[in-house]
Amino acid sequence: MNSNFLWGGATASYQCEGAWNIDDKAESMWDHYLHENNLENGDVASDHYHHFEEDIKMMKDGGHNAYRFSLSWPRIIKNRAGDINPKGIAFYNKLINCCLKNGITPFVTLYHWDLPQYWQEVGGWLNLDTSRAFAHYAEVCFEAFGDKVKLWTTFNEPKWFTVNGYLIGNYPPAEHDLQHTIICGFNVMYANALAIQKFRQGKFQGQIGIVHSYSPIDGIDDTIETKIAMRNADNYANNWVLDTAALGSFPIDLLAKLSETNDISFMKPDLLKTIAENKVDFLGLNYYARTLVKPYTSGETKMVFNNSGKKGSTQMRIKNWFEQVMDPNSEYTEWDTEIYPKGLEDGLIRAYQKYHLPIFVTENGVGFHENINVNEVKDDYRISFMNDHINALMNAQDKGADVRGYFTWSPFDLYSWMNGVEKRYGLVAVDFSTLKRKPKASYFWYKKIINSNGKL
Ligand code: BGP
Repeated sequence: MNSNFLWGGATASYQCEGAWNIDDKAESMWDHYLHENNLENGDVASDHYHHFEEDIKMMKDGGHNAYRFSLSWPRIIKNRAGDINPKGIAFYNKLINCCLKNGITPFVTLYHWDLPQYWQEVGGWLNLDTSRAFAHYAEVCFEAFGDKVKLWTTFNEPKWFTVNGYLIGNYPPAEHDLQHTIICGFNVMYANALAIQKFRQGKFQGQIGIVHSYSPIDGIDDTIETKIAMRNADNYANNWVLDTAALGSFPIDLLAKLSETNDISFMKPDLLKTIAENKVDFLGLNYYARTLVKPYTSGETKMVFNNSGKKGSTQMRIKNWFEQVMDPNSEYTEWDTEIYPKGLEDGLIRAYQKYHLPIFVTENGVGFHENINVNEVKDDYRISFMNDHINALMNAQDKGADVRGYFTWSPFDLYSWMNGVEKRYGLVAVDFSTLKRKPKASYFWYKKIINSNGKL
């Protein structure tokens, strides 16, 4: 493993900061949606806003040399006119300075889903003005923090928030509308290109990439029907983000298929040209599990995502596209996530061979119900999960993939989207009533792995 390899953890502003209405922060779409629907929210979360020094010290003591976090757009930009909130800038300056003082490289995501509500009110990602506003916000961040931050990513997981927000309907704005899904996905990829354009035009130093929820596709057999289902699943789950960001164009067979049922005439040539001209420098891949598929040509479309922790409730069948199936030989979590480290090895090799770009594993981890009211949380299951996935990463490196970092999700317990604080991922336990932190066994284990630079 190269000695510049980045080892750390990843968080997202909404899931850890809390302080949802402090220091002139505007409301985000998640604040609004969870409050309106009276759902468990991240108003306080891990209160990282007031505990970041302690959290970063913990990372340093745990051997981390990098920290992936996101900036909150509604904390930085006050309104649709684009006015800057100096208190938001001041907060992130303190956070970034604290990283640097502790020898931790800041790895910054511009958008981890907390869209300002003032943009959601005028259509959110269905409105191209939101894409232009994102580019303005990105430029404000490059100007404010570009002297200290050299690794940027535009979006966290366009596929995940687009599909959950507009097709499955379990994230705000909770719609079930394929046309809106396509428009949102397009406008987000256009916003990605516009932000990269600002980065290049402003001659900011460093590199800019995108983070994708990467689920490599496997098929149940070698038949031609399964291969077609695999291609459909890959277009649905991966290619529209990765091909577009890395190669500059949407997969043409995907556009052909969508145009059979939907209107895609809004994808105008000048917008496509901007996308083609502004590609990423690297890829951030979040890996939780692969997708195993078979053909699905009769029966209705059914998409249910398991947010309840009730095993076996996931359903993913899209008529004439593919059906996701479970592997009887695999182990699954309560949330139906397959534990399949080999998918990381295969995926890193496939992504590197296809895109020839440096890759960071920007998220990898496992969520459990955990009792943290004990002297030490002995999370052997997390240690074994991380051990096997880091091993898979090293195998991919040995086979030629250019992988430059590993960020576990998450360095400390956070609010989990729609799962609340019951689904814990952290290396450090957070008692959400007292906000006290306590390292789990995995924290000490990870430190040893980092100190030996990945030797298991
Ligand atoms: C990724 C997101 C993260 C994080 C993680 C775990 O898709 O980028 O924000 O939440 O998944 O997901 P969950 O909290 O829903 O279990």
